[in-house]
Amino acid sequence: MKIHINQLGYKANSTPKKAIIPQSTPTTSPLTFEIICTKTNKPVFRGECGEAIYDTASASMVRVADFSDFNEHGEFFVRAGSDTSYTFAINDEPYKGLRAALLEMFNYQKCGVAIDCGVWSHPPCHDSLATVYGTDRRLDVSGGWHDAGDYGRYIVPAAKAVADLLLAHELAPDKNLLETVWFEIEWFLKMQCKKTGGVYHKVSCRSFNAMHEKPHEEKGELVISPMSLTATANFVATMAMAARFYPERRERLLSAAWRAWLWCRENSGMRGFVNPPGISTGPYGDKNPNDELFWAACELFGATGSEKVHGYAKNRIYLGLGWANVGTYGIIAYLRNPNASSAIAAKMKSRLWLECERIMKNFAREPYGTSLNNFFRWGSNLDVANNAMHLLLYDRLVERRADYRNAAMEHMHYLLGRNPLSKSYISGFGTDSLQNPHLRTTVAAGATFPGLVTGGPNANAIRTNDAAWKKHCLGKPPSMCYVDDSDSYSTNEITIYWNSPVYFLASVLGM
Ligand code: 9MR
Ligand code: 9MR
Ligand code: ZN
Repeated sequence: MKIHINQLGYKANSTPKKAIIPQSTPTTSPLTFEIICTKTNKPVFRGECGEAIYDTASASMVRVADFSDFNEHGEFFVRAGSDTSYTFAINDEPYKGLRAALLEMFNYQKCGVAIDCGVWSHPPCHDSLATVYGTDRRLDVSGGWHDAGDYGRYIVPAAKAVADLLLAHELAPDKNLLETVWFEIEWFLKMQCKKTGGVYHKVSCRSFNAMHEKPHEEKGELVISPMSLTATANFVATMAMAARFYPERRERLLSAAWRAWLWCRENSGMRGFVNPPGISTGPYGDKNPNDELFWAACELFGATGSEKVHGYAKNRIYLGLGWANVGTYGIIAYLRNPNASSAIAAKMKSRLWLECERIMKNFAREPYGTSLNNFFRWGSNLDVANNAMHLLLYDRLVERRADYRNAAMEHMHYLLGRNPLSKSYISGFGTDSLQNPHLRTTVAAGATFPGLVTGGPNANAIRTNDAAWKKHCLGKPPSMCYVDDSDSYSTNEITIYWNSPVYFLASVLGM
């Protein structure tokens, strides 16, 4: 059997360093392990395995091999009995290129412009005017990033992607970041209705196109779906947040944010978005707009200091870093604000702390370094990354916590191959890394570029028509419901908002 390890490796002097050894037979399985140097094929470290524990997510017994004390530079693998791991490195830069590749992904996802990048090159795509649903009005909403494996462009999830990238830049600046993100913000501005200030939910063709089509080959009519409260509130938040990163464009961003905010006030009773008849691309429906409004109010209050907006921020606290639950972004905006009420800020800190403690409690029970409490849904890697991101935000913005930082790093080790499938969920990084994402540009090119984060194990796909999932995952334990097959859209798609939190982690962890 395979011993599971981060396939890139570990920084020298970093702790912890752990491999996971699945136990075929708990009683006779090896109790000791060795670290073998690949150059000499000789053991350079010996340790005792931890006691056999049951991992519910993979429905198997495992032992932890802890070699945190081993700091020699070189290339190694773990051996226990007749089992071995993939090789890994210990040195000062085991993650070289990772952070840049995670960001470069956003350039590959660019819409409306020519991409000049080897086999993934294509002429400008989706650059015709788009029709406003149910009218014959046509607008220029070109630009922005393709959301995922499909070529739709959706405001709601894009707001999360932008927020993650900007927060990463705030805590760990990157000279390429602001220019990369501005491309998306310009598109956001185009998606605002000039007349009303509301923001259109998305622009896409009426349905998903075939997998083999390059971006410019999707020729269906572009349709702009109706405005929604969640999209408009997320727009307020994102533009208000962006105002502090792009001071020279502050006025434009804030006036767009204010107009959208007024639209939200006037349309606060609006129902959650559902695809209108004839449109079947990603819905990103979310019936509860309160957390989006909370985030919007927190950002707008932060950017303007307006007491009028402050009232909405103070009402109730929300949590979340997902595309549907965005409360934590609001908390972060509030906590960094010198005009904030200290009583409310204290409440928010303790709410965030409770969330971190919940994550840590699950983490303590999950040997692979996750904190999902057995809940592997569509995009489980997002939940993995978001949990780690919560821990790092708390560590950086509230109170230094070495245990939270270590736990966040353990989540990265999981993503980079220390998981029950020994799969690195980031393309191009690790011996057995993601090869066949559900992504039209790479399927059409017949090759996958590095730095893509896949959705990961999904135990809840039974009601989808993902045939690859049925073939390979049905009946498997939760953390093993994954297949590296480009047909498996419910386990192996990629999205901008799955890359963004992992980029945040790689940046803030200094990887
Ligand atoms: O490619 C589509 C992907 O982006 C979506 O996440 C997924 C679920 O909505 O749908 C994919 O498209 C598939 C469609 O739903 C069913 N027919 C096959 C399509 C391509 O695999
Ligand atoms: O990421 C989304 C996930 O949380 C949902 O469970 C899933 C089904 O509705 O849809 C995912 O979003 C997809 C979107 O609808 C279309 N583009 C690809 C997205 C990732 O699969
Ligand atoms: Zn495009």
